[in-house]
Amino acid sequence: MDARFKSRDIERRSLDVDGLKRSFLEWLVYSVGKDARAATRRDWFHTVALAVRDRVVDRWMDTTRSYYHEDAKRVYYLSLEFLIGRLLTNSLSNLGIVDECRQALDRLGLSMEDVVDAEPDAALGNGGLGRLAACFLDSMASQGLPGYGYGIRYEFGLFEQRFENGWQVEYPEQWLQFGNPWEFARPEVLYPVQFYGRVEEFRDSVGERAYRWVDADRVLAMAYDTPVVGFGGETINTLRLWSARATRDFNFGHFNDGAYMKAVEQKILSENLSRVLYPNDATETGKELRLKQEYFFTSASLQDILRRYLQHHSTFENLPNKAAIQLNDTHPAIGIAELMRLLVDQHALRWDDAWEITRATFAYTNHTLLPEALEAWPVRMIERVLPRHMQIIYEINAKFLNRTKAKAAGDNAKLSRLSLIDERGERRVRMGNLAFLGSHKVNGVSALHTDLMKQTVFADFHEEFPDRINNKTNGITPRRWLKQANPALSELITTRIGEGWISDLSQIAALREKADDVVFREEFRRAKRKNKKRLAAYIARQTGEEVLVDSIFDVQVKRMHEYKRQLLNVLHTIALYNEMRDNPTVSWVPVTKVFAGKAAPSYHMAKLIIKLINDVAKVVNHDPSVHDNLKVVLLPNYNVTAAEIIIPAADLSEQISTAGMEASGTGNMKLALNGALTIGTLDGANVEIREHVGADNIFIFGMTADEVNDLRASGGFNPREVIASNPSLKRALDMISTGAFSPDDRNRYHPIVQALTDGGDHFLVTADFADYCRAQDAAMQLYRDPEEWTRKAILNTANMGWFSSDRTVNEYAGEIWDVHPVKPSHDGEGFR
Ligand code: NBG
Repeated sequence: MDARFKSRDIERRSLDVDGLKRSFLEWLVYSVGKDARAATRRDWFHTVALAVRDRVVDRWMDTTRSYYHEDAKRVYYLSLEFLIGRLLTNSLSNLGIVDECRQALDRLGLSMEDVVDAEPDAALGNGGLGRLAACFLDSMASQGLPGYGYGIRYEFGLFEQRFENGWQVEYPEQWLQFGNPWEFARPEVLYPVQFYGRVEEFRDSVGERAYRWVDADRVLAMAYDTPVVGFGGETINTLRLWSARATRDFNFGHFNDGAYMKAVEQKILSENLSRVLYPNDATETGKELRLKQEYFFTSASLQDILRRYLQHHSTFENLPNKAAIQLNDTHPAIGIAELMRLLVDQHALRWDDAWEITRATFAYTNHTLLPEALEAWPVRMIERVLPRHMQIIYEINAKFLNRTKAKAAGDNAKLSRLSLIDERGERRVRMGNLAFLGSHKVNGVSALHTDLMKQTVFADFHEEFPDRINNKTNGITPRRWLKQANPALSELITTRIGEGWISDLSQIAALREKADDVVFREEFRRAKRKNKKRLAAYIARQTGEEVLVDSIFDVQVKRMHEYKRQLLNVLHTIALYNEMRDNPTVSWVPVTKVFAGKAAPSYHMAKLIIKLINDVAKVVNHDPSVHDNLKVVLLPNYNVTAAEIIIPAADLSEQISTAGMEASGTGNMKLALNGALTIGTLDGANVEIREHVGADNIFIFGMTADEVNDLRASGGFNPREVIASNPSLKRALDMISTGAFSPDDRNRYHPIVQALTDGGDHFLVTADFADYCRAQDAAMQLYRDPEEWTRKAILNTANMGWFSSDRTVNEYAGEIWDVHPVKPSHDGEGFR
């Protein structure tokens, strides 16, 4: 063999500084095709990523082979979103070669930060739901669980947000523009997916009624695989994303008509399916293309899962023992009808057997109770796009309602609530009901949310199937959200308690006793200050605003949504601004209000709130009478990469949703783990965070979910009265409504003021305002005492161990999936 190939072969595996450096140079020339003088930062990023990828391939194949040889039960996480962010530092860190890579780059005269910053942020998700999927991938791989992610390889991720004149403007996010070094295209892994057409009835070989779906349009789903590197590099799992490809089966009739171009155009259009991620967070728009995306990736994934299963089995009764399919929200719920179709129509199973297998294979996670987010596709649309599935859904429904009718004894209202079809107005398929019925387990994402599921949307189903609903409180991966994002704090932690916490976050509890250690507190503060300086520099770069590193960094980062109540925070900001102006001689604790988050492009109110924050910032930041004691910044284009800079620098974490409306939250966990104190309502996982960090170490305010429910039910809430009795609230609202922040358009904020007053203040911003201000004051008072503040901050970090996604994933594995770790056999020494 050519000596050069042989040397590359060895180089590929080496993890020391020299080996890395040599392989960077080799890759730069032979794969990126540049020499060192001409290489840009992006070229270096591609070079380093390809060299790192080399070092995982052997282990990846070992992992896959081990699963195959053991015929291990796999879990398949079906999700329309995977918000993975950048992968370079993540891969290096999980392989344990961050320092080696830094030194190798150093020897080449390059800075690691520059190379890392050249990687685009893979934003294949909107918010918490997509990021949760990414954290689960990390946790499954890090614990050796045979887990696959299945989703869509969107060409355009979540839009890039810019502010123009203070307004949000959306730009396409072209993360694939310069290629993606992490993925492996698999042109041979290709499945047909059908749409439209009609259903034909016929008699099968034994004379039974059977159905086939004919005259349909076809698209091909092509696989792209990304290795998911587990911590320690032992297990490398797979994220398989589907891309739409046109089929080549042209209708030759067109050619004879001379309509060749038309036929080709039609084909090209079918590739639009995987073009763009829908930018809605927790709201559905009911667009046909979205339904097609859901079916496209679900069908391809199921075909792939069955193919893998059939490598070892010739009948289907063992499917539930070999495959667990988790539905991340209802987006892939059509998979229940699709698996029935595959089993009954294509593999000729009896309906009842197929149904039993289906139900035992699927499980469903609900992520929101907001009515506008519960998917309900018009029957007419499903009939047209997926005619056979509509029949199957009807059949599932009929069998279920018939069985239930006997018990329900004439309770027709209940039967119509249980039905898969919503008959009120235009008939629609309730995807949540389908997901519930077709799954053996259904879970919520925090204790409160799961309770509310039982009491509200799934109350009737819970009565029918009392063992089906269970809770799996969300978690976050400590690898990305502490080790990588916060090197200052994680190094400090490791020097004190060792590095066991990285793979077993419960060990971080050993920090509890350090809260009383004055030296440790000093070091903890130093780490926070370092992160705050880093954020201050980022703020200056992004907004031109200078902020005081010693001010409270009061942070609200999340999607813009009325229920998340950025408005409550803005009103407090204005009230504080007024107080500071009124009392210039008081020595104020300086405050920096940091906001970041995108609004769905069609959500006008959320976009108006963005404009308001920018307008308030303009006034406050340039008013000399507050002496720089108050700054407001809204950082553009919040994404995973921005979160990694903002979160470690936060002092105060805003988790202020209307109680009962945030299913869990996961940003709340990231911030508390990084030593921010939470100011929040008793909503979602905040309830459990309070239990873990202790009521003394969190600022809880506002109404509870029960109180919210009662108040809304009573119909007696009058925001006008509340406003009239609270002068500081009234003054803040008056300023907004009279144009104090919008002198160029005094009526600009009329819709906001309207919603908070005559509109009835659905999100109870005014109702919680006074108590929120009380909690804010308490936080500011505490901040005057750095020792006490730091003590509580340390206790937050130390008590957040339970919120690791390793714990969450283990609960799923044990209580829903019944999957177990597989130790890959790496025959050979070291990394192969
Ligand atoms: C979101 C909830 C969050 C939750 C994440 C992850 C949707 C539909 N739901 O509260 O709003 O943390 O899911 O579970 O995006």
